[in-house]
Amino acid sequence: MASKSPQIPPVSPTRQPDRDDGGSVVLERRTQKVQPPQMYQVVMLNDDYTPMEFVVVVIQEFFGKDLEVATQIMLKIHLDGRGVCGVYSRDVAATKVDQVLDAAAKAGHPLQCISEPVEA
Ligand code: TYC
Repeated sequence: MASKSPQIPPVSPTRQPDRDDGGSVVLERRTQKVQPPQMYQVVMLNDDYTPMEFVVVVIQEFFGKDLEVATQIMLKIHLDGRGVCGVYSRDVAATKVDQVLDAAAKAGHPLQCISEPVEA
């Protein structure tokens, strides 16, 4: 009596991964939401009384500019009424403003300085 020939289990077709799927599953694609932090520029304002030399020293001391660049920035403020001394994160910009106003008040000069968001 012929016995049943042993059944060979069917080989399940193995799915070949797509070349670029890298084994990961993308559930949903989202547009990038994280924005770079808003930056702030420290703007110094002109006045008629603060000595030019004082402004140049302040720009060198608190904004890390050399004499030549600090002089150029001071002259721009003198001519245009305002000028950017540096661009920083919000907290650092606020600290720079405080340092400038403190130094100016201690020296008895009316020098003014503000921080404002950098336009995109
Ligand atoms: N205008 C001032 C003067 O003639 C100089 C000056 C420059 C003052 C820049 C402030 O932020 C300033 N002595």
